[in-house]
Amino acid sequence: MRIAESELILNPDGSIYHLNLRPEDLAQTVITVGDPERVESISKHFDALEVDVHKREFKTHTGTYKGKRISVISTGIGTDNIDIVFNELDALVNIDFETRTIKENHTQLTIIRVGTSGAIQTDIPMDSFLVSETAVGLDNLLHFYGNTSFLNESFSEAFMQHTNWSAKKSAPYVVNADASLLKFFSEEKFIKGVTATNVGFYGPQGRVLRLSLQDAGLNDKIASFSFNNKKVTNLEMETSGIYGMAHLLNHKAISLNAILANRANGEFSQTPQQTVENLILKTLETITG
Ligand code: R1P
Repeated sequence: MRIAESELILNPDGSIYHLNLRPEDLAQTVITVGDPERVESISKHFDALEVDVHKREFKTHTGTYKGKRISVISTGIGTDNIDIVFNELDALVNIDFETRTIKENHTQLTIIRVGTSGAIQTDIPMDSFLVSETAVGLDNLLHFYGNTSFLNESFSEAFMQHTNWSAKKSAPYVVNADASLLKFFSEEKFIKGVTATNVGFYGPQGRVLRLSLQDAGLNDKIASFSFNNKKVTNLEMETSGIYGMAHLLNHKAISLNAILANRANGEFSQTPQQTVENLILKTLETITG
């Protein structure tokens, strides 16, 4: 079936609409970051840079690190952007742009998020690295797609009951990391955690500046919740979308978090840039090691 011009939008140079990339620009190993400036923090370690493209919040550098071809792409903030990035990354490898048809042979990407996050448990050390074993999506993204039978419904139900989840908010969805990538990042340097992904930075994550909250006790309830003896460890804004879209599109994904804040202790890292740099180096070493 031919995909219409309005659904798969291509730029005049044959690149895909938002990412501005052509199929040959993308490596099969992709590192995603939120901040466009973090792209260069990774590619500065490359042996050689081959592609440098920037449109809106989506900046991509493709090059080689110790001989391995890698693309680094910034997603901007939030799972709304993850929807765009994952659909377009997938289209770059699995849709023929000439015929606008799905290719017969599936190409599976390996996608690694190198992000930042705030812990909600007092015992997660500042500046530590956390790999998200499971994501709890408090955003709404996955509910717009079909074939989501991989979601952990009993976790969701227990979570909604424990937090007295407001019916006005979309139901939380729960999705696991790719098991083979989780093993890859399971050395002791990485704490295994359950990451809650939220749809905003302030109210949705319980931050109060001038506005009151629908449920001021939500973070405490999230922190005291446990399922199969696992507690929610940290909050950020992309992981559930990344894991959900990776499952739907049959790609492998893992989310790595530099813990820069502890919401339970009210503390923020003294060395955020160094911690992110350390996570970048650890990630590059692990994927080429
Ligand atoms: C909020 O400041 C942003 O930081 C975290 C959140 O997920 C959100 O994107 O991750 P990044 O530093 O990877 O963007």
